[in-house]
Amino acid sequence: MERKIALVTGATSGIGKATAIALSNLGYNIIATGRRKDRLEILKAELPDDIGLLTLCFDVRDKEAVKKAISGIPDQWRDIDVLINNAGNAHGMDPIQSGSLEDWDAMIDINVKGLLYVSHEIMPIMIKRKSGIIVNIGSIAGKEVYPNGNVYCGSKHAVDAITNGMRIDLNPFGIKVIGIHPGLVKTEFSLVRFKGDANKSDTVYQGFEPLLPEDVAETIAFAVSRPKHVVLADIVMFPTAQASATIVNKNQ
Ligand code: NDP
Ligand code: 8X3
Repeated sequence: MERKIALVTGATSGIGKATAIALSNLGYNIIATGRRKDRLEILKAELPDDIGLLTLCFDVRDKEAVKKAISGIPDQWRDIDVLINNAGNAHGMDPIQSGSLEDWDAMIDINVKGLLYVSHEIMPIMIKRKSGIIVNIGSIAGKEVYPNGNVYCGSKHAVDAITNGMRIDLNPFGIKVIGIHPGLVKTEFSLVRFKGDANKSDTVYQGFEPLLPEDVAETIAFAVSRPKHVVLADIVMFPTAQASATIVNKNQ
């Protein structure tokens, strides 16, 4: 039997990389995307030998680059069964009155518009085949707003709304749309948010056991492998020490 195909955005680190590996272990051939070409190239060594890997290097903010990369996918890779819209990040954590325009642009352009640009190219493929699964990685920041989270939370609330909109509009075509909303996951996320400040970033995950990217990937793999008539539409997942966006028990 031919292998199914999963395209994962942001597969160069964290949740995306772990998801590419988890889906390859389910037997999917993987299309891995991201900006860091070197990281995409070394992914092959982490997948089972018999799994196919196609790498596409582009910035999700660049709609022409997204279109070019996805329209250039070779025929044998075009029937994408699963899209994982994972690429995203936070930039800065300032009160709204002192936020930077560059940070705001980055978060809206990557987390919201980037997800839309990629989906725009792939939805027609799924619609034509009347089949497919789209997993959008939201966040607890898309369900709650926390101090200084302002624009990041806004971008993830947008992801939540877009996910629900996709589920409604794609319903006639038998396409499953799944929202995954993690709490604190130890990845490069905080390093990016705090612009490379490792001390500040490490502090976020100190004093409790955070989720690992593999925990989220395992949940995604479970969600995409449900029977045809079942969709896990919306999943919020926390480390056990976390009870809400702002309540984390750091005394365990
Ligand atoms: P990482 O920083 O480890 O990974 C982010 C991924 O997104 C990288 O592969 C990066 O690839 C890719 N990416 C970022 N910007 C762009 C861009 N402009 N174009 C293409 N790819 C891009 O963080 P996480 O794994 O934690 O983040 C993955 C998703 O999970 C994000 O959407 C994040 O908001 C969400 N999330 C994270 C949580 C956490 O606590 N870590 C909790 C809840 C949600 P590259 O730099 O190579 O382009
Ligand atoms: C990432 C989790 O709590 O930093 O989306 O917003 S949080």
